[in-house]
Amino acid sequence: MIHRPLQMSDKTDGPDGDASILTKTRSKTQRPPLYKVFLLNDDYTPMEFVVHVLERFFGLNHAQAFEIMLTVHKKGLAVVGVFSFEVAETKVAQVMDFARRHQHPLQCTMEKE
Ligand code: TYC
Repeated sequence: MIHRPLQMSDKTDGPDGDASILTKTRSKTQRPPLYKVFLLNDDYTPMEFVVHVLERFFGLNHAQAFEIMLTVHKKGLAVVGVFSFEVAETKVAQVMDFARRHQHPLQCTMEKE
């Protein structure tokens, strides 16, 4: 068998070189924290208003919205979505503002997952 001197182009590592650096970089990657958004039950907000809120601000279809509304009604609260801090904060503010404008006591809160 005929040998030739090793060439740099013989390396099996990726185009940027050192595989150990790629591994370290990946292990340090952290996902941003997520926040659960809750809807709370009360005795006064109409069921149809809650269904409308879930459709309007959380992109649920009517059947999904009705099901979650019933869960809140029966259990006292339910998670209606999980979002980044900024999106969760916006959803809570939108729901609270919409409920206040319609003079309903509906409460929406968020909590770090
Ligand atoms: N309990 C309310 C009623 O009987 C309905 C309701 C459901 C209110 C969910 C708030 O987040 C809520 N009219």
